[in-house]
Amino acid sequence: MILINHYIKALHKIFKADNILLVTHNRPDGDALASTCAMSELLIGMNKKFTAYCEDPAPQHYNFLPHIEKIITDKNKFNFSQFDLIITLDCGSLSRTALAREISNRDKNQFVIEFDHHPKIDDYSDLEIRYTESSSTAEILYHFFKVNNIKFNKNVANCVLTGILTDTGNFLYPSATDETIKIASKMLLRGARFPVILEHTWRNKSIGGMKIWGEAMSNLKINKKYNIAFTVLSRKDIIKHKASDEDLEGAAGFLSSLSGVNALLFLREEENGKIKGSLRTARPDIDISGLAAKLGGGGHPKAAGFVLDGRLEETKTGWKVV
Ligand SMILES: [Mn+2]
Repeated sequence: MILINHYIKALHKIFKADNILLVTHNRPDGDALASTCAMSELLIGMNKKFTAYCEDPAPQHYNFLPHIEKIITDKNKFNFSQFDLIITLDCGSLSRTALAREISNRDKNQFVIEFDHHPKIDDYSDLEIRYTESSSTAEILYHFFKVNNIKFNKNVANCVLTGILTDTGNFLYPSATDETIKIASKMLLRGARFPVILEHTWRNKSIGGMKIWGEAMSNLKINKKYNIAFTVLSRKDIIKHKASDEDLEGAAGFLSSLSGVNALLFLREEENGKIKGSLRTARPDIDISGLAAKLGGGGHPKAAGFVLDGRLEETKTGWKVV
């Protein structure tokens, strides 16, 4: 790992800080939450005063993560200027923190550390710990703990393994390297509970959730020109199955197990007149993050996404965004 000095400096900054803000991205996923919880465990162990913040609430099924109840979603509950250290985790871009204005206009004495594995979009931190080859932010935190000789207790081990499992679709995606699997195995030796994590993050589907995945599968089509598989879920489908956002987590990754295509595009209508798009590819020679960026989004070479204004309309040949 190449960022040893960064890891040491990050811990030094934490040591010196009086009041710390942890921030993760809106609509948090397993890695975002697990990373925030692992960092919370460290700060509690160090007796540090801190606040953990995310714009949106954590999906219920992540309630098994230690300290998750401490993550607050109302930024009126704190005064941003009181923090001398801000740590962003897994955020991708500043716009997903819901604190873009505060962080950009921060005071000189407010230091920002960024832990992330998304490709760089904006330059806002004072100490950037970015490793895009990492499967997850949790995997980067593993190195941060390891380099600094911080003990992996059971709580940290569970968080690191949860972040890895959820961001790699249980080791299915190409982002899971031999290093990722080695780290996961070390976390098991430190007391992480693989079956418990799976039960909460994977074997947690509701009947509506299963049916909406079925709907997405039966809507699958292939665009022959680009050899891209695509599928859509209309607002009507989602309401019919009473499917929540949480029910759809992981669906795009699962659909990308279709063989023989270059990539998968999954579009779904959201309640606010927006369309959420997910792009996945399992091909080593294809980077779909560029296409996501062209559509105003971003992400990783193998897993990216975007949000469009509009709704979906079925045509004779497929679907269009209107
Ligand atoms: Mn992540």
